[in-house]
Amino acid sequence: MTDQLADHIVSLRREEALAEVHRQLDGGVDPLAVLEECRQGMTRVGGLFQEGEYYLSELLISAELFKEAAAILEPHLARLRRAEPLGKVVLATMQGDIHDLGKNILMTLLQVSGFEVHDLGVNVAPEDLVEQVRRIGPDIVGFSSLLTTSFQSSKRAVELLCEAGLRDQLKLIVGGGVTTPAFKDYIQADFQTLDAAEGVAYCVEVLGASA
Ligand code: B12
Repeated sequence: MTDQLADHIVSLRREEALAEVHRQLDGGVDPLAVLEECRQGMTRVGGLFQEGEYYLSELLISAELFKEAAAILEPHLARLRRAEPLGKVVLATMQGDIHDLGKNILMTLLQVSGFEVHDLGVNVAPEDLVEQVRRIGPDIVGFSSLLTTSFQSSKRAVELLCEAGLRDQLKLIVGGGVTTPAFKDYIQADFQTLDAAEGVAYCVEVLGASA
């Protein structure tokens, strides 16, 4: 496989990128491999953004493009999926924070990996998080955090999960630009990463072990 699809994503060539997705699928390329190339393209966009080469607008356009490519891939990936989901994951950006690009990438990767994902959205109050966890009964809860102001609401949510007796029944993962191992320890999460693919690998490992 060439890097043509990733190149189109990095260059924000929408028509060419989507045509390339179709071309690869028609040519019998594994849809998971196509998705992985899209993810690699996004990672490269992220790198260019960090280097100051790309602006916010480029980041937002590429995120839209990733979403469109994932929508084309979805029916093909659905056929590969097990009848039973691998497990349930609840995702949220906690109160005080409205960033969701990274969370949405993680959600797509988890869905195509066979997880049932419940996205609670952004600016989620700790009380709402707990209520949804009680209702859904997830195996894993993931917080996406891009603003230090959401640290307190994340911490509070964990305290409420503990008080409700729900914390021991799930794994808590955190990710997003401002998270660090220290933040993970602060809110007593189980896992932290700055890479959505690593987050998916952790979820597979955790649920694979208990399957
Ligand atoms: C895009 C962006 C915005 C967009 C958000 C659009 C959207 N729909 O998300 C807009 C313009 C709305 C915005 C607003 C603001 N922003 Co802003 N924003 C950014 C920016 C430029 C990029 C973030 C991003 O999307 N990165 C790309 C994604 C793909 O990366 P990611 O989120 O890290 O996700 C990856 C991994 O971390 C991982 N991941 C993410 N979440 C999770 C979760 C789990 C569980 C796992 C396993 C993995 C995982 O998966 C992804 C792919 O691998 C950053 C700067 C930066 N360099 O990060 C500032 C930044 C986050 N913003 C910042 C600020 C201050 C704000 C504002 C307060 C600005 C203002 N003064 O109004 C507001 C926030 C309002 C609010 N209440 O939230 C600061 C935060 C500072 C801080 N330490 O708290 C930053 C760091 C900029 C800066 N250097 O000052 N922002």
